[in-house]
Amino acid sequence: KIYSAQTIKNPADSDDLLCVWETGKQIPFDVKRIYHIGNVKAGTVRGHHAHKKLEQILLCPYGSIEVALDDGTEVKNCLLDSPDKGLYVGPGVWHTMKWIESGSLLLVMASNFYVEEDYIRNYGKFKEKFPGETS
Ligand code: T46
Repeated sequence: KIYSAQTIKNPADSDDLLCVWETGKQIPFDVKRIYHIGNVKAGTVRGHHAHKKLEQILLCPYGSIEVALDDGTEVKNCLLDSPDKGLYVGPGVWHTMKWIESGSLLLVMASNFYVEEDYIRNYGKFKEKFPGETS
């Protein structure tokens, strides 16, 4: 699911864009952690894991990043290419993030602190736990 920031345009005729994300409004969970990943070269693919419980909103405030989401049944791609677009990634979704442009910034708001035990980093184990509708 895509969430949209509250966008505030400068009353003066400018291209400035202020994007606002608030818990309970544009974010469907309480945010406990924010992290961002930058200085990444174009073509780099990160991720390759699913979470057991964590909920996250992925944003690309600068540049463009393609996110592939696999719920065990089908794979969907989502291009994050606009600062007001936020992609919800819930539990049980295997995801990868591909940097389309060098220097793009991935900003993530997460529902919990970093807990390595919440990660499923093996695709076979992911399919066992989340077999999807067709398997
Ligand atoms: C996710 C995607 C979108 C920490 O120690 N604390 C943290 O808060 C994070 C996010 C990572 N780390 C450590 C864990 C690894 O040893 O940093 C290292 C790199 O993390 P990882 O390989 O998981 O990074 P990505 O880009 O593949 O995934 C990250 C998040 O980890 C993950 O939860 O959903 O971004």
